[in-house]
Amino acid sequence: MTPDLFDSDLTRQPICDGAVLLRGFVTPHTTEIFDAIATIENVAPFRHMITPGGFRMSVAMTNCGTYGWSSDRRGYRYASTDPLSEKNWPAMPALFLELAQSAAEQAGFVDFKPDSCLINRYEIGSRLSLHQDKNERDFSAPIVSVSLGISALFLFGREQRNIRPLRLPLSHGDVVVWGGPARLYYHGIAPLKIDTHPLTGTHRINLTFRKVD
Ligand code: MD3
Ligand code: FE
Repeated sequence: MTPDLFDSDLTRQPICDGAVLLRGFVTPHTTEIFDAIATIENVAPFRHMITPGGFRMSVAMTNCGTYGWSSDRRGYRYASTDPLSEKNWPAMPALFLELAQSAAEQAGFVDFKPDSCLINRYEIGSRLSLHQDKNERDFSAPIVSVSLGISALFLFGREQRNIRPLRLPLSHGDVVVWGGPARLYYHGIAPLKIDTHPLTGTHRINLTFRKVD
């Protein structure tokens, strides 16, 4: 989307084999992204899902695209309809698709066709414990994640959940492309510290683009 910016590798930082950080990649588009999220949440509001173990997630979630991720007492799944409305999830905005594809391309994934975008909303104290993303059919496709609003400490446990994870601060506008061996690494978000951002107040929003089917 802004190719000349990436002729230098200054903003393209390798994290590990398969994972690339694109600092500030979506910063020029944040107003349009927030407009799109407002439209999505009018139809499919953020909600705190229940884990199969019976816990209410501290992160509120919604989705757009052909498939949306959800959790309840029966398990985790992707489905084409929102369990709250029993209607299809809102369509993925063209801008989202373009940004996700161009980010993937910057990391060397040429034909990324995400059919799902999970939108996570964190408040102060919200966290996401270490987990793997393995409900998708095809692990050869990367996951593209977009961070907006207040910063978070991303935890990166690699192949194991029981070793001390690496820490990576993620800020407003940052994009990370997770592919190759990194695609199945354990990861999470440390409890959000008190902070405010001019566009989101005390919230952090994360978009994850996936190829589910
Ligand atoms: C590394 N979300 O939704 S995004 C998730 O910030 C999730 O909301 C976090 O983990 C968030 O599942 C982290 C970065 C991310 C997403 C998926 C990954 C990193 C990943 C999948 C495999 C490896
Ligand atoms: Fe994840």
